[in-house]
Amino acid sequence: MRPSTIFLIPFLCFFLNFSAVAQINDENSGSEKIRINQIGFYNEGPKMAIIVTSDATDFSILTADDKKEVFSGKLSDAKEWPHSKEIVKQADFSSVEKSGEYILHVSGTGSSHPFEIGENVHFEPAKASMKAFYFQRASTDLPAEYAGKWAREAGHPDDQVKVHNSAATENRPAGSTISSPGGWYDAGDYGKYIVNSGITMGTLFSLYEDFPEYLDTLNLNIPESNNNIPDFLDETLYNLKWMMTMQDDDGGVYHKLTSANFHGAVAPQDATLQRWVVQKATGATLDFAAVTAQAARIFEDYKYELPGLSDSLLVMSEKAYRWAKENPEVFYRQRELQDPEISTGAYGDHSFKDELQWAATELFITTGKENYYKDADLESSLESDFGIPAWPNVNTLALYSLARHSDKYQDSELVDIDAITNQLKKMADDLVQSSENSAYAIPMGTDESDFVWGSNSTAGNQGILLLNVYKMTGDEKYLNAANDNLDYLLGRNATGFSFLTGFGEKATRDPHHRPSEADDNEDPVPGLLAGGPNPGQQDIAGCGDKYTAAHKHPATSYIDDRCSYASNEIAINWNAPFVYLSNAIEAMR
Ligand code: 9MR
Repeated sequence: MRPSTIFLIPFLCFFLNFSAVAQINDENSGSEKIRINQIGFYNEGPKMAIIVTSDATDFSILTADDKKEVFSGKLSDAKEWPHSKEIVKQADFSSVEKSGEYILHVSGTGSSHPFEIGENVHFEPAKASMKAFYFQRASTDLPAEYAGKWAREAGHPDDQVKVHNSAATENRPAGSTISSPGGWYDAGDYGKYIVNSGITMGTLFSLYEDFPEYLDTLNLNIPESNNNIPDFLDETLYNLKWMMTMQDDDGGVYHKLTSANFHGAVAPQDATLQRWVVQKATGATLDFAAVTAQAARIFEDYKYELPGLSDSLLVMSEKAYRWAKENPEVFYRQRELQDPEISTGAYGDHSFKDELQWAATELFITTGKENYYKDADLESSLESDFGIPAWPNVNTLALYSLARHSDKYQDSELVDIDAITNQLKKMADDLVQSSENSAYAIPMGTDESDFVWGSNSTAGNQGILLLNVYKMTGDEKYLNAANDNLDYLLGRNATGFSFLTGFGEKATRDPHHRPSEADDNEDPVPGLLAGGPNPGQQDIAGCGDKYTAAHKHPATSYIDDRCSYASNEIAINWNAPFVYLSNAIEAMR
């Protein structure tokens, strides 16, 4: 080597290092500005990322390991997304179909998080989102064999639960005890709430009725994995059996089982406050009737493995329904409760028409008794009363169930099945249309009110509607729009987060979830869906200055911090639609 070259080496090294650093910075900022499903895409499915830019014009897809370009494309025109006030462009790379790990690069902007193209790309997150219910089990140890590094002791035996005076009867006076073990913790707190278990179980049972073959082979590695019942049903049974303990002798169902106040962020076994069952109420009782009616027909197929279960469920369902008809307006009024006062999740609803329609329809489908269908009176208000399901709005679940069993009703004089399916189609068409006009090319954000407490469940529930209509029509535009909302939940959103713990390079890591907060693990319990952007910011007092200007828009109002129970809590009624959306897409793609 000539001396002059030797002299140049330090400069060259400096220059190389400098450009490497510049490149890394470029890459880092790139991943913040490139919003993409961080898990992946199906070989033959649509593929899109959203780039926050007004200048860039081109993008390329590179292999993740050796950065070889496999595709280059043009970005769309710029458009503003009103919910985040960002100017964005779309990068469509649907024509890349070869399996592999890739990144998306935009020169001047940087590179995306890595993602995969392949078959069954969502299988692992889909499975984990169902396994997450196992991690929510109350009253039982979670041994390492099933729970891995999230193993923990049993919490909340719930075998000495006191009857609150609001729920007292002659047989069960105030302060007497009942046994009501098991079930899933509702959310990041340790309450067990019937209303929220209602929509959660209805969603999971609907998935099972829609895709039994796929679910029958799903191995969740739970204690019941070796019995003769599919793991998916075994997991739902864990909560169903608890729900069955919540019915009083007269048929009415307790609204919830909780301590008087929320417990601090301790592990389940250390949360030892007295637990209470509180007030029987109409909404909880009707939700219970709907779930047990649907469960009765599902478990009818397991009458040898679970003798008597299906019959008992139906008896309980009809009894609950009768109670609700006799007590049509018992509202849950938390503020009026005394001795003790109760301050945990209220799930207070102001109208029970939708719950009645759901319960009556499920009972009709299971029993064939026409009076139930007459009670449901669905057809008279199809256009005005049905929307995307949420815990206080459950009647669209009745439409899904009728559509699923539509073969039975083709010649029915009672059920106008065409009116039912047309209504679902109309609702789905609105979502598809708004997705076509959306800067993010997603149904989510059709209306600004999509961004509420638990907004990620709105995205999931929109997806379920679209998938129901895809099943009815076979038209791929519905499947693709549902997949767009799955992309949203896994990273194609204005926060850039994958909202499913454990999945994605930039995923929720610090959810408001007591078991995750209290253990020694750095990693949160996997497979849990964060609530998502919520401009209400009801937790702002406890989160201090963690909310910044970056969080001021409806679609950006999310912080990955345990303080944020209004945007970063997890809940069973948010996981369930993710379970449906991801597993149904896996089953159908
Ligand atoms: O999901 C519920 C949301 O719709 C309500 O606005 C909010 C306030 O009442 O409560 C949410 O549910 C919480 C429940 O009350 C208690 N467990 C945690 C739930 C998720 O935050």
